[in-house]
Amino acid sequence: MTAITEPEAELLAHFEHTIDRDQRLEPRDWLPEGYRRTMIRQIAQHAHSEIIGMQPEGNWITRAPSLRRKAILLAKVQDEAGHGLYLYSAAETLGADRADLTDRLINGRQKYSSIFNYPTLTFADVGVIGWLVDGAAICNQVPLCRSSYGPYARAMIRICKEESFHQRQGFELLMTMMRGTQGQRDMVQDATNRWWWPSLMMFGPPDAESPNTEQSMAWKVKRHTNDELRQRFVDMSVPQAEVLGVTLPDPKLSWNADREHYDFGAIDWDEFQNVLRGNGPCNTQRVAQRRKASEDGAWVREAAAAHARKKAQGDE
Ligand code: BYC
Repeated sequence: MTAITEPEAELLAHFEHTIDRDQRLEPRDWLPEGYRRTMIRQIAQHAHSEIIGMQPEGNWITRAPSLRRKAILLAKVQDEAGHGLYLYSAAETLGADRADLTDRLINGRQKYSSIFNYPTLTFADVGVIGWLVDGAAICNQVPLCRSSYGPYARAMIRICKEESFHQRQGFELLMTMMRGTQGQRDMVQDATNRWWWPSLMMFGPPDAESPNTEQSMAWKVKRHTNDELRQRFVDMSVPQAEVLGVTLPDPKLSWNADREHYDFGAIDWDEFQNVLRGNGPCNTQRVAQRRKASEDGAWVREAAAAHARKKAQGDE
């Protein structure tokens, strides 16, 4: 029976049954429009985050303090480009057009993660991004390996493996700096102070103010709420900070024996909303750089398309 002749109720029942059984939805399957829209929104924003996320660290490639650190950083930033590509491809399986997604990014019609609108002021920021930003990303993305949309879930498996590697290289860089001079230790502490709160914001608004969570949980797109994952991240970061010997910049951070979790201070949600509105410290420069890359690359895309056309004609 084809999707055209089967009544919609039956298709919907099949869709829901697939989700109930924890099976994956695939590009060939009939999908409700809302689910398709949600998946394109989340996957596109995720892809944009990976691509924009190349900029803050890319800023340090030419100034890395040794060849080894330069090679590691270069490989990491390149991995992020790869993550963007897997994700744009996953969005294409839902019918999204790659050029249109880029257009939406550079015209501010689609979001990317708030975290990448903060500057990287010293080389310690590279380590702290690996430790906290990649750490938060892993916390958020490991459950997405079980997301209900097959191409997204499978892309996430590889992405998470690479992110784990990134997180460890960040931590190793910070450990090295902490064993160095007082000046280096101060740099690590300063970077930790600047990235801690924005990292907590990566998980999205509090559950009570998250318009998409309920539906995305019902569809098993998301497996945990924003607040659940944020708590998990705080709980795993506190002992890591102790091992490093840095102080997390939150005087309210304390173990709550009843909850068996760390309590933490209030997040500045006005700052988060302000960054989302485009007013963070680096929003303008991040989008401008992406726009320039797109314009500078236009001739390459045109040449590749012309080559493909010619080749197709020749093959006829
Ligand atoms: N920044 O209803 P909610 C990475 C938006 S890549 C900006 O909770 P949802 C990495 C949200 O989109 C990091 N916007 O939404 C890369 C929604 O707006 P719209 C990216 C945010 O989708 C390179 C509105 O706020 N990771 O880690 O249920 C190097 C309401 O939110 C943010 C992903 O994309 C934010 N922080 O949950 C290193 C992971 N938070 O669309 C690392 C996949 C929320 O209604 N995405 N918004 O206009 C997700 O897991 C979910 O989409 C989110 C948000 C948890 C982010």
